[in-house]
Amino acid sequence: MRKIIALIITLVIFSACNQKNETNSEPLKNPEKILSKNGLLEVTLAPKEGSIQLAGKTYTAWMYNGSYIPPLLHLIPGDTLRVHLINGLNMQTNLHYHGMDVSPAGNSDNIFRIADPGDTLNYEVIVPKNHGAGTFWYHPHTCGNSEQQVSLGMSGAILVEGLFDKLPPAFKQLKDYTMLLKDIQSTEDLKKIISCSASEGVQEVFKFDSEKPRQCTVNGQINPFIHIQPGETQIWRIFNVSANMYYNLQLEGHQLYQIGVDGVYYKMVKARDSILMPPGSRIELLVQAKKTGEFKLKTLALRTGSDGDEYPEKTLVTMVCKGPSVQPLAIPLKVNDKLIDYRTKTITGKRTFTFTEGPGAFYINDRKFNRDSIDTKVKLGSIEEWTIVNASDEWHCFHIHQLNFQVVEIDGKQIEFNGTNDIVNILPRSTIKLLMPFTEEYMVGKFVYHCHILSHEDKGMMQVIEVVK
Ligand SMILES: [Cu+2]
Repeated sequence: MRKIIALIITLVIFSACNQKNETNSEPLKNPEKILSKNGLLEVTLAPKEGSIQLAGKTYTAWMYNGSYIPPLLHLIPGDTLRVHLINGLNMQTNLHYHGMDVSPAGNSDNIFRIADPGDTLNYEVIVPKNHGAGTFWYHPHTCGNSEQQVSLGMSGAILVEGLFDKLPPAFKQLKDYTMLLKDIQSTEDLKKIISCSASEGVQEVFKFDSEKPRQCTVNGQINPFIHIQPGETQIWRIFNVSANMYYNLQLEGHQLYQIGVDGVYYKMVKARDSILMPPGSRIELLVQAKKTGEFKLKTLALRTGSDGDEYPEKTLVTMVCKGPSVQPLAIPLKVNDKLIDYRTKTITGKRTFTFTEGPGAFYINDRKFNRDSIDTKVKLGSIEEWTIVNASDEWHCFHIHQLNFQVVEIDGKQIEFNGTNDIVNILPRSTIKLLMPFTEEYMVGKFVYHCHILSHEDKGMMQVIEVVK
């Protein structure tokens, strides 16, 4: 009897250890990287349904080239990015180059072009020579099923080189990590819906179920670890590529030195205790380990308004600090001295956009998205002041393609200038003011602005803008 009890205890301890190992035994793996050569980066991206295994469970995913974390596209200003998108899904898809200052026309970042099942779309995106360095990402942008495709895994990182021109030389030697935050549901938790369309007929397809639990992953891994030495500084680039989820990041026992957001390096480094990341946003951080030990990078519990969603606290990555100490680098005060404060410029026009909700529908200025209308027409060279009003009881996040904007006021309070964004969160019953520089020649054409909670975008919270000469 004693032998049996001893065996049971051994088995319980063994399985408990395994459990711990399962969630925290592998190092964080950076995404595979593709570098441009002689000014050209050419890549084929073929989305298709497949599955991945995480902690012994099966997760259905829609993946580019069979990979839940597809390649990071590493570009240099002046490069040409050529993408061959081969649609292996049973629904329409396309690609958007989120945050990039590139043309919305022709076969560039044109979200009005669509690939039917089996079709190939060829993109040629010219990255301007004066393009800013930083973090960007690619994802589908077909109206009506962006949420479905992104939530099932279709997204990848883009990095435009140039950070090290802005930091002291010693920072070039630092280890850097790229982290794609993707939440995924097990196959049994996904909804199966009947979809019917003229081109694809009647079929059953998977859809994310907001009522069911989600597994938070970083680069497709559950709570991997990052090794760091005491005093060591690392560069962390974090991408919230969730369709709908907000993150509020905190690293136990440490401040996060934020050097940039949304593909722009800040004027001044900001030391932060926590950082809110709306869906679609990216941050770049300097992390300096203070002492030996294990420190969790967590997303804190949050609720996106009384009509919004609830997200519990989760551990994303564990930072394991051990080994010999290194002399800590001095964290710089300034990063970017090439930014324009648009408050010093002449404002050429003002507009107001009000975000509202009805049962199952989302509106901007009482209208739902219509791809054939032009809701806003702007002359090239304008710098406009846009007032965004959230007249609902949940959070929304404003995003516009092809340009970054400057947040100048939130509920009447002036915001100190530190750079620009391509996504900004708007709290319920709140009003924000943005300066929108439609000043670069490449912007000419038709593109969109919308809420980057993709379930809201898909249900109408998006409009078309045209920049004309
Ligand atoms: Cu929204």
